[in-house]
Amino acid sequence: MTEPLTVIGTPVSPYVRKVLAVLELKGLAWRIDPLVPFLGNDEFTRLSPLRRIPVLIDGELVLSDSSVIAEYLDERHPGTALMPRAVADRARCRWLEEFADTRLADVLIWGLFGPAITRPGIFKSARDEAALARVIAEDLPPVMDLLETMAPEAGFYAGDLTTADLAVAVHFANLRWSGVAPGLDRWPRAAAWIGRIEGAEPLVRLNALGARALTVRYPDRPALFAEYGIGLVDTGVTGREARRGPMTTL
Ligand SMILES: N[C@@H](CCC(=O)N[C@@H](CS)C(=O)NCC(=O)O)C(=O)O
Repeated sequence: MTEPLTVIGTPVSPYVRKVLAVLELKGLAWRIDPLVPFLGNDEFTRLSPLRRIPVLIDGELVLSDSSVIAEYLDERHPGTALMPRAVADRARCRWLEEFADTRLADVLIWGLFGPAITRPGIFKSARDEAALARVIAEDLPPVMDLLETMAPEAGFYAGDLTTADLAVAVHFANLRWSGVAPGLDRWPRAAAWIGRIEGAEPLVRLNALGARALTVRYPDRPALFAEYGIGLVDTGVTGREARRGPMTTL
């Protein structure tokens, strides 16, 4: 019997939910070790040299980076394609995914969710309200203006749902969870597009799981994942103390 694929990383992370969405859309069996970022031990550093989640383990193969993992899964399991067929459309999608993983995440995750939720929760540091207000006033509008210009009038970015659509949408649940950002009324086209992606299964379920995982007490985690029919696995990567990775900007 083949082992199910293993994902390391809590579904609170947008990058983890992107990978889980791909696994679900592909109809693949998977289980999870919901490691909280910064809590990995030396074994985690061995598996994920930049100490980032998600990690995918497929037998002997260990992969980091949500885009690398998503592309691997798409090529390894071609059934439901998550990239368009036309070469130019594929390139456009890769650019969108790159933008979502980097600049969009710089603002929504490293600029807002991290300082509002992760940093106070994990490192017990005080929230810098002035810094959050500055990100909302100065950094958020340009990335949203750009998304507004890229948002399709209907459907998804390149026809059917792609990894690039998922890469954009996953960050917006974290934006809501940060509790600090305004609504997206100023960017109606982008908001409608994000709403369509978030309204597609499996993101409805995964975002609901992420929201619950954000507040669940550690002893209650097995019951939460059992409720969602998700198998838990201990890959031995959880450490006792939070430490920053080599490239952490939080
Ligand atoms: N480019 C990576 C980014 C992954 C990432 O930054 N994950 C965050 C959690 S949302 C993390 O692991 N942060 C820990 C750290 O920076 O040390 C990907 O697409 O997987």
